[in-house]
Amino acid sequence: MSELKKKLAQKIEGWRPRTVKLLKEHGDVKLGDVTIAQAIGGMRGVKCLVTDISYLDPFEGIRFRGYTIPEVLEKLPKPPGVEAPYVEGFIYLLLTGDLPTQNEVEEIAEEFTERRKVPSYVFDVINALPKDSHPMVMFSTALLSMQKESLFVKQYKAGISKMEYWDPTYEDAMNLLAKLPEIGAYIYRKKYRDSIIPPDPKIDWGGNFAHMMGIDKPYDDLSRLYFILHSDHESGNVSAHAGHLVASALSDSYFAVSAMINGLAGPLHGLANEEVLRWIQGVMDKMGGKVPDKEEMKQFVWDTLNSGQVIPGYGHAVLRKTDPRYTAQREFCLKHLPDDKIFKYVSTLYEVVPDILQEHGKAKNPWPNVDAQSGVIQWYYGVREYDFYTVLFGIGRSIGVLSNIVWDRALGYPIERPKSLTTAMLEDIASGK
Ligand code: AMX
Repeated sequence: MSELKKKLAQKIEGWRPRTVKLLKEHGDVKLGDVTIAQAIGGMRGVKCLVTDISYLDPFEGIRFRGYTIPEVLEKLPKPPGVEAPYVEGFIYLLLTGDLPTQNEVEEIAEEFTERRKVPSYVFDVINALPKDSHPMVMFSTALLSMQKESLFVKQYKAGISKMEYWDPTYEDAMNLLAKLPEIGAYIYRKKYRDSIIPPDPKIDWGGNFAHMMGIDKPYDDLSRLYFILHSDHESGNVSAHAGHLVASALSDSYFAVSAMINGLAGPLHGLANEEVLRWIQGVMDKMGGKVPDKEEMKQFVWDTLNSGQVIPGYGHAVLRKTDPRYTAQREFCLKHLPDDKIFKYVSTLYEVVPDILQEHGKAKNPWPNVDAQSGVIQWYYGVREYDFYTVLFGIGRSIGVLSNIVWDRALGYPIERPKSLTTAMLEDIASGK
C-alpha cells in the first residue's frame, strides 16, 4: 500500500467518529431556514452540503484544506527550478489535509507513472467522434468510455462492505487522475494539430501536460498553476455538485466525473472562460485591433448589458470580491506577459466593469471571477482554440471532485435526495394556509 493510501486510511479512521457523533448527538441542530426565494432561486446560500476539501468565504475566497491560494503556492513542494508546485503534492493535500514532503510527492509521481497508461480504445472513441464535436464532448465521452475499468464496480458486485467503499473509489480516482493529462492533450493535438506527442515518464503531472501539448516553458508552470487553481470551489458549484450527486447513487467515479464535466460545459459555469475570449475578440475586431481606452471599453460593456447579455468572467454566486484565482493568474500575467495586447484588454475591463455592474444594479458581485483571466494566458502561449479552454478547467476540477468522492464514500454519505414542493404549495405557504 502506498504511503498516501496508508495516510488516507488513518485520516478516515480518525474522521469517521466526528461525523457519527454529529449525526447521533446533534442531528436535530438547525443550520438555517430555507426561503421561497432560495427554493426558486437555485438554492443559493442554503447550507445543506458538507465537504472538508475546500471552503469558500465570500470575501476571502477559496481555502484548500484551510490554506489560501498564496499559502498553497508557497508551501507545497516544487519540481526543481520552477515556480508552481507539483500538482501531485496538491492532490496529496486535498486527499489527506496534510502538506506532503518532497519524498511523499515523488512517491505519488511514481504511482501516477504506473497508473498512467490510457487504454487504446479511449483514443478510438475520441477519433470516432465527429471532428467538429466540442472538446468537452470528447473529454466527457472519453472518461465515460473507461467506466468498464472501475474497480469500485467490481468490488461492489463482489459484496464489499460499506466501510470499505472508499478503497476501490480511491483506486478509481487515482487511475483516472493519472490519465487526465494525456487524454486532455490528446484531444487538443488530435483536434487542432493532427499530431500526437507521447508522454514523458520522467516529467511530473502538470509538466507532462505541457510537454504533450507541445508548448515550451513556462507553460509547464502555468499548467501546474492552472490545474491547482481550478481544482475545487466548495461542493455547491454545478460541476462539483453534479459529481457528488451522481456519485451519491454509488455510480462509480467514471460516471461521476463525466457528469461533472457536462455541468462544467455550461456558459454560466466553466465555459465562461471561452466566452470571455470570444467577447474580447469581438471587441478587438470592432476596434481594428487597437486597445480601447477606458471610455470606449465602457461603451462596449454597456452595449453588451443593454443587449441583455451578461459580462462573461464577472459575477459569482458566492464570492463578493475579486476572485483570488483571478488575482493569482493576473500576477502570472504581470510577470510573464505584461505587454500583451489581450492582457491589456483584460486589465482595462478590470478597471471599468465593476463600477458599471454596480451602476447596472443587478449582479450581486461586480468583481471578476477565475474565468476573466484564464483565456488570455492560454492565447498568449498559442492555445488559441478557445473551445478547448474548458477542458483545461475540467482536468483541474477532476482533482477536487474525485477527492470529494473518495471522502463521500469514506464517511458513508447517503444518496442525495432533497424534497420538492409544487408552485401551489409555495403559494399556500406564502399566504399562511
Ligand atoms: N453581467 C451581467 N449581469 C449579471 C452578471 C454579469 N456578469 N452576473 C450576474 N448578473 C445578473 C444575473 O444575470 C441576474 O440577472 P436577472 O435577475 O435578470 O436574472 C442578476 O444579475 C443577479 O444574479 P446574481 O445573483 O448576482 O448571480 P447568480 O448567482 O445568479 O449567478 C453567475 C452567478 C456567475 C452565473 C453570474 O454572475 C453570471 O452569469 N456571470 C457571467 C458568467 C460567468 O462569468 N460565469 C463563470 C462563473 C465562475 C465559474 O463558475 N466558472
